Amino acid sequence: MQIAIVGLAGAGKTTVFNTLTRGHAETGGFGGLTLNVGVVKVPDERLERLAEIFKPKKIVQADVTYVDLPAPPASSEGRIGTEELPAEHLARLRDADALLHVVRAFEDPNHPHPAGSVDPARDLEQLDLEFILADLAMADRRLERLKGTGRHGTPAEREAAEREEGILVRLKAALEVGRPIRDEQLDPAEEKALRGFRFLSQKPVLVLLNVGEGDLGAASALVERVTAGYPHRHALVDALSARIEMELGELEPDEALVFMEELGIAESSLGRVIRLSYQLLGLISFLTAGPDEVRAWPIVDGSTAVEAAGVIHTDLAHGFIRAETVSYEDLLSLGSLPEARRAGRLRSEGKTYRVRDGDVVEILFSR
Ligand SMILES: Nc1nc2c(ncn2[C@@H]2O[C@H](COP(=O)(O)OP(=O)(O)OP(=O)(O)O)[C@@H](O)[C@H]2O)c(=O)[nH]1
Ligand SMILES: [Mg+2]
Repeated sequence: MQIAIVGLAGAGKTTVFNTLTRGHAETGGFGGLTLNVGVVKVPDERLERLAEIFKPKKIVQADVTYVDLPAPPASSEGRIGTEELPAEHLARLRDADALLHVVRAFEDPNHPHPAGSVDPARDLEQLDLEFILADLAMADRRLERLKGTGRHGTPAEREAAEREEGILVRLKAALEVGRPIRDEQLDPAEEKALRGFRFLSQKPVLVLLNVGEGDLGAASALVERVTAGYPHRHALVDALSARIEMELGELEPDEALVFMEELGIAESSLGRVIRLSYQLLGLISFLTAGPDEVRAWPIVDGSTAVEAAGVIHTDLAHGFIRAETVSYEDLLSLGSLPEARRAGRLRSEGKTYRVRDGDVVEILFSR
């Protein structure tokens, strides 16, 4: 799973990236056109509790990859354009499963905002519009090409082209009035037909308002205001102070607690941001537990037992017999797998069972 960190110049993207990945990439625009990539473990306290029961050799958390992209360059007319991104960056952006859109909400007299004022709603809309324009250009190009196929192809090709054209015309109409593709209700067949385009405005987005150190108290009111003006599907809005989070990340845990107390903050936003991006991707975790390892595996919500088996190893999917399953809560309260079996809470599930978040699963398979 890949999440691309996007945002206007100087919004705090690299600071957020460093916070999430505990990295030390250069901030303040010195990075120029460098692209940063880092892997983040998804915190899951259930793993520690299971480890108390199974005493495994190791604990393996689910992970998500974050890619920090430089802001699209501003053109001479003051417009920013995704078409001006280096090809490698654009490819990374298109490949991402979701976007983390960092928006500047902090005041800093030493770094005045290039637009002259700090206005998160305006900035949010500006980059969204660039993505919408990029998608519109792509839809237009494809529609042009389809006109050719529509006349010359075989009947089957012509029919497919017509269907695709129908969807694209509809999307184009939405994009032209500034509506992102993520707002469109698409059926699974349409979804599939569009997958290859990797439209930017179709990706789920977590908007992260980067507030100043002194403004954390007002952050939830700001989140509410921005959310009210952002009524989109597959979108979440949250706030953090990237600068504080980065500093917290550099402290020892007990020092961090003292610092947080001084600032009057109860919890670091970091875990929350990681969890929210996981949730935004529609991911849940199922767990495996044994003497070797206790592990969380990310799967798309709604996946079946045989699909979950395939995430562990393709052999497990091919030779799938059944999935011995118990919920995390039942396992924890009953204390062990044998006890769970005795209590009738360890169930045998077949291929089509829909795996739930926190299911502790053992796949039985034949080679
Ligand atoms: N005061 C304050 N400054 C911040 C905060 N977050 C980031 N900055 C500063 O803003 C500047 C830009 O931050 P970066 O993280 O480099 O922003 P970016 O979006 O990666 O910038 P580009 O990659 O150049 O587009 C740096 O000087 C940061 O130290 C914040 O919460 N408060
Ligand atoms: Mg940067």
